[in-house]
Amino acid sequence: AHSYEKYNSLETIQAWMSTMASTNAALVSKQVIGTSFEGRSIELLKIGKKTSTTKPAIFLDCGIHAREWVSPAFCQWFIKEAVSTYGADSQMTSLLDQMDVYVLPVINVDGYVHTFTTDRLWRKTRSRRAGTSCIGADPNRNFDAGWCTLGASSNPCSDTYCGSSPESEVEVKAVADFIRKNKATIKAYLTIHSYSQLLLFPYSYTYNLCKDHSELLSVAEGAASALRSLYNTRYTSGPGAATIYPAAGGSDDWAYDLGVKYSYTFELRDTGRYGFLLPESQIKPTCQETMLAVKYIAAHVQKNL
Ligand code: 0X9
Ligand code: ZN
Repeated sequence: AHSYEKYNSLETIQAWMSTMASTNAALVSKQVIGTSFEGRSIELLKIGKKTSTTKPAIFLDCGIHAREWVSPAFCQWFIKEAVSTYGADSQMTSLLDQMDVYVLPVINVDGYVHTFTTDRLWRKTRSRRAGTSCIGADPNRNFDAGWCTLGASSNPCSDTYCGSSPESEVEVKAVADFIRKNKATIKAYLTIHSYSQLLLFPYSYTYNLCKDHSELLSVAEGAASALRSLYNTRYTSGPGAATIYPAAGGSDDWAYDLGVKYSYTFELRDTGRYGFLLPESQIKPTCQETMLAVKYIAAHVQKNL
């Protein structure tokens, strides 16, 4: 059965998404944006008050890397909070009245399933190609942003393999196509990973500072302090290259260069004690504190529409 405080299987998540859409039809609709290498559907929920005109939007994705289980858990938590606090929480109400939020709980569906069935620490997609017996590419090295120039590997057996070409992974292509199609309305791109307690923004493919560096840094610092106010969890903010490591082909840099100014990568709890194997007892506090940071960023985006 589905639980917000457990790591749910893909099957459970997808069934729950259908239920959320049908039981909250005034606020939520489900969309299939593509099909994975192994043939699974890649699904998102669009959350927002329905209007006759198109609204500006925030895109939130989770589960790019298969083993980072707290990430899909956060997207599920966000959907629950949006639906259950709309009409009661003034900020959530105003957000969903003015904007839509696209929430994609699991991008790398094949990899996520593989971490449940076979290899808990799998990171990449599950694509196969002629010429190698190694499987998968790193979806966060496969976006068309300085592709494979830095901090990525051209060896198909590496965990940071950039793929055979930009968007070679069908899951990456599906997300990129969706964002390109909705480029005029998407004002913020938020992507959830784990672990390290970081709030990163462009660039990671170069040490150069992005055009909006000072605004992105001050919003990140505000978000990190909102997050810390709940359980005193400390986050570090900064551009990816200097704060974690240089790595090209990431979704955040790609979205930013497409024109989505508010582009952030979250690395959730913890700092390494449990790492990817974060206990289920930490799902709730992690999601509660992360909500504060996401809502802080959303408020800033709304204020600047
Ligand atoms: O290496 C990554 O893709 C991310 N860290 S993780 O441990 N979750 O794998 C960091 C991504 C930062 N952004 C870019 N490199 N563009
Ligand atoms: Zn990751």
